[in-house]
Formats: sequence, structure tokens, C-alpha cells
Amino acid sequence: MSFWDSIKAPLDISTNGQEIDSLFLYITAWNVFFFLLVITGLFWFSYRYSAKRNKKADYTYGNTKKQLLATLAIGAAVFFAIDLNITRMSNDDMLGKFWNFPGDEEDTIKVEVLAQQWMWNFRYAGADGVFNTEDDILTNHELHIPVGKKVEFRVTSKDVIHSFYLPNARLKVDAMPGRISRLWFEPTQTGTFDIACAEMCGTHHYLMQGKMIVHSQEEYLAWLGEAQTVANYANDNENIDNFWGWKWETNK
Ligand SMILES: [Cu+2]
Repeated sequence: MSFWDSIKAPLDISTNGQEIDSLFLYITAWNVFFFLLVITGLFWFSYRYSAKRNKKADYTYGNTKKQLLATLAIGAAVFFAIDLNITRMSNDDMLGKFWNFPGDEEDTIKVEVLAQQWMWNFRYAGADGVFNTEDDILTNHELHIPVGKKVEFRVTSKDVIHSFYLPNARLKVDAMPGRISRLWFEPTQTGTFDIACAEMCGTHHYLMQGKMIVHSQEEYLAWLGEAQTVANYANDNENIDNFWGWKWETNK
């Protein structure tokens, strides 16, 4: 892997990931611009006013009013033109896209996620579409989803705070005991991608590496069918560990 490849962001496989990437680039570009501006000034003034070229020091008390006004003007310009603009852009992305949940759209894939030390548990409602029933499909560490469909996650934790992180979708949400966090995205290509825990959650934090397998739609249905058969005889109503799910509240 070349140096440039090693510092490149992971492959973006989501419809909205580019919003994060472009915001990141935008902020980086402004940082580089101001960095160069300051560095240029620093070197230019050091050169121009070095002792060699200016034997005699120039004493000045400055002009408080003028300097104050200039400082305020530059500060306000940066704040309104750059900072507020970044806030507006991220706000638009948040409200318009990332928090614009698919809700009850018919073919949204719904997955409940339970984080625990040190594992990811995933739950699908199964054929009846209702969570916490006998035909639920449960997986550990492996998330199966179809390409081109919206997937909504409801995330919580069994013990400490974890963070459900999908680097290839530029998404991350805290998994907190007693609370349900939400996340959604739409994958644009098939393949196997990483799931990580982005919150230091104990000794074996590093073991919370899951796999997200994005299938073609046919492949996904085949997987689902197979998993369903297994679920139908494997799920045990008496086993409390199997029924950690919760009712999926419909809201937008
Ligand atoms: Cu964790």
C-alpha cells in the first residue's frame, strides 16, 4: 500500500457519505489556506524586518482604535463567512439527510443492534415483521444487508457505552444502556466491510470488530430464507438471552 493509499479515507459505499467527505475537505482546504497565509506572513516579515535590513528599531504605540476595528472586522468576517457557513452546511446535511429517517417506508430493512462487552448482536424481525418473536433472526458480529435499500438501525447496549461505527458509510452512533439510538443509510455497492466499536469499552474493545456484508438483493433474500429456517427451530422461547429485542416504535 502506498503512502497516499494508507491515508486515504475508506471506500464510501453509502448514498450520503460524500456529504461528510466534502465537508471534511472544505474545512481542510480553509485550514490549509490560513496556514499558508500565516506561514507566508511569518517568513516575509522575518525577512523584511530582519536586523540586517533594519538597523534602527521603530518604536510605536500603535493605534488602538484602528487595530481594534481591524481585529473585529477580520474576526467577524471569518466567523460569518466560514464558521457559520460550516455550521449551516452540516446542519443541512443533518436535518435533510442523516436525521431524515426512512420511517415506515415499506422496504426499509430494520435491524436492532445490541452492543455488549465484547460483541455486536444483530436482530431482524423475521417473516412476521415483528421483533422479539420466535422467528426473529439473530446474528453475532455479522450484519447482512442488501444493496440499494435503506437500512435503519436501532442501537442500544447491554452494559457500558459502545459506539456503532460504520467507516464505509461515514456513520457512528453511541450505543448506550437504557437508550435507543438511531442510524440509517443506503449501501450503494456489494462487498464485505468493517464494523467497529468507536468507544473504548474495556479490555477487549478491539474484539468488537464486526463484518457488514452487503449482498445483492437476490443474495440477501437467499441468506434471509436460510437464516429464517434456522431461526424457526433454533429460537427458544424459554431462553431469555434470545429475547433481548424490543418493540420497534414507528416514527419518523
Ligand atoms: Cu465496545
